[in-house]
Amino acid sequence: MATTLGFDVYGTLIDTQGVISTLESMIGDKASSFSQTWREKQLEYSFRRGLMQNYANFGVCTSQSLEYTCQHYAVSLTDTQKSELLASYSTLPAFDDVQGALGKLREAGFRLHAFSNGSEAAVETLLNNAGIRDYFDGVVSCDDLRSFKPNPAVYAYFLRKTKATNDSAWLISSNPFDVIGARSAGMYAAWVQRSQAAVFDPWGIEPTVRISSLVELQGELVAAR
Ligand code: LAC
Repeated sequence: MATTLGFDVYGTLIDTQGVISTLESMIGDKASSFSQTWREKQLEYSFRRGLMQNYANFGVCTSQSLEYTCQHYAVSLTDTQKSELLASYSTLPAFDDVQGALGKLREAGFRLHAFSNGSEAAVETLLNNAGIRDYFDGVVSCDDLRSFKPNPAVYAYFLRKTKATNDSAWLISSNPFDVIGARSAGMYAAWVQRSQAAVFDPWGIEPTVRISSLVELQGELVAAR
């Protein structure tokens, strides 16, 4: 059976720091920390909504965390600027290693899916805008379950939707919480350490493999067979 790969989207394939240039034109040198807080709050809101079982989609988490971040940094943005920032969330760029690595994995016969908290429509738009949609057999969105990673149900749903099994499916993610979620749900998982400073949570639940670029993925998958 061909190995199925579920690629996390935001932060793994797509660089969420890509909003920084738009932010810089609005708030100058606060842009970098603003962007980081925005991303952290976006994820926190998804975790909290998942736990509370009070679902609103990932786009709502993104816009409400933008509001939070404006208040936190006492930054006042106009509605037009906020809309521009949210729009830039659908035109974020892919990381440099993505196109080449995905092309080679496809050629080698791996089945590739995007697997994201983002709604199917948002992820389709994002991947199309980044020029990488054609590498994927499909998009699996947690929105179908009205829940978020790392609910174990979403990893089981990924397997069901892609007709894969735990012994032939991998999650590929730069987000430690996602890797730990997948491992805890019984999947193999590769952690893509996108920055030297990224820390993997010391929970004793380890990634199956650690890589620093998607270029290394294929070799690791072959070695793990
Ligand atoms: C996603 C977030 C977790 O794409 O990065 O699912």
